[in-house]
Amino acid sequence: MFRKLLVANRGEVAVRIIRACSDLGIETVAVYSTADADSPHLEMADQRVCIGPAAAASSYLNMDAILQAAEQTGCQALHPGFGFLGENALFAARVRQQQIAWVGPPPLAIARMGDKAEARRAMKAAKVPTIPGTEGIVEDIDVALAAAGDVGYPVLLKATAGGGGKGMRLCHDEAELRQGFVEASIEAEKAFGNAGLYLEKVLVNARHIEFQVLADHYGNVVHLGERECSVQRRHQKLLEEAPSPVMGSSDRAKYGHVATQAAAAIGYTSAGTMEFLRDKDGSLYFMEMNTRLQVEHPITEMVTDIDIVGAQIRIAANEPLPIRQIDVELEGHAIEFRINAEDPDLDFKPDPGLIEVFEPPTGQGVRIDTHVRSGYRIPPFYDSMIAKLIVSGPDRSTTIEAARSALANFRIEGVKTTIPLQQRILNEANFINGNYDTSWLERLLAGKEA
Ligand code: MV4
Repeated sequence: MFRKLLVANRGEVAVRIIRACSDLGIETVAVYSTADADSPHLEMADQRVCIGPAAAASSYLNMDAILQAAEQTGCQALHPGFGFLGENALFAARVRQQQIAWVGPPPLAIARMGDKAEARRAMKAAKVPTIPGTEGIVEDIDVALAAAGDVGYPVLLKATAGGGGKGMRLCHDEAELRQGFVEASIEAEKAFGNAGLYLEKVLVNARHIEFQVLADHYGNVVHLGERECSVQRRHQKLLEEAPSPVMGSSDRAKYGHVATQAAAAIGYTSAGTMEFLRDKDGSLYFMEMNTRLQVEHPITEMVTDIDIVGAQIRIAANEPLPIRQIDVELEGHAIEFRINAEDPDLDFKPDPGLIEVFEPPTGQGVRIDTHVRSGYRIPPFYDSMIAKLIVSGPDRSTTIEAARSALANFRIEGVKTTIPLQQRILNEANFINGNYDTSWLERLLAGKEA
């Protein structure tokens, strides 16, 4: 096992990685920008290195500074967390080139899945059901028109370098497709330096369901079941749950098998997530693969009792997975709430500043992942997530009830948070009965949901 690991991130995920390292007896080196110099969690690490000024481009995205910190402190491994350099194939390759173990998938897998059209092609070749659409990127408008004619309108144009909803364009007819094609390529070129687009048929009223996989360097791949992530607003998830209220054990086994086969087919290792859209008829279609640890990984940890970050580190240290698929048992239910410092009255504008009081709930089945304490000042330079509340219980209704109480007992003063909205969601009939899809929350907020 590694002696020392560099945590190339900040905030709650840095804390999560440090905790996994302590459990494994690994020393940690935290890196921080000047804006995070007094972040209380830096004391949890064994060493700290300042890597630059507040702007992420000069610090948490500064590969040279981070690699130098790793070298200087004699780290044998590096965990990138999520966001920042978490899915950067070049960084992964540079870490490895410096003889440091990259706690993540091979750089080639990151690059391949990062190109969303290429990922679709690879998944199709691995016999994974993909959303009807183009084989690769759309060369010109005539190819786009022909593809839309084949699959039927409405269609979505998606940037191959995009992902997570960035650079998508909905087209209802030929005229919209002609205009959208030009505009979307220009936008994609500007945003990603890559104008490539692919086209898919639109699945309406679908649900976002994703499968967690773990793969080691000896060909062992397991899935840890699914997470339901349909409660979103403008591609920002407000809560996630595991298992999905609509997945039965036979669907789970079927699509879990698909996900592990696909991971094996692309030579994937470490933790990864296959995102699917679930159509109204219950079929799942591959959408994207995330080649990183995800924000919502704790709900899977709660229902499987598997430490995903610990598993990533062990895999990076060339240990074989200690479990086979039959050893993975799902038990109970878990819901995660992303507590963001945002003002719902100002269209969820980030609300950074001093957190005067921070008193999280405690009790059985309550887990808090955070870097925050009373007196912490949220810097305005990064994201607005200040904590994750994870509630678990024996079944979904007990867990919802426990979550209501946990949210009611979460005292945060000084900044506005998403908690009131999350409390409202828990009292909505269609949330309680599991009857929601990816546009449900936006309909609710627009007053269009019964
Ligand atoms: C779609 C879709 C419907 N049909 N693709 C949004 C995020 C990005 N990963 C892909 N997204 C979507 N792709 C087809 N062919 C609907 C969405 C979508 C969505 C997906 C997951 C969760 C929330 C969403 C909200 C709006 C649209």
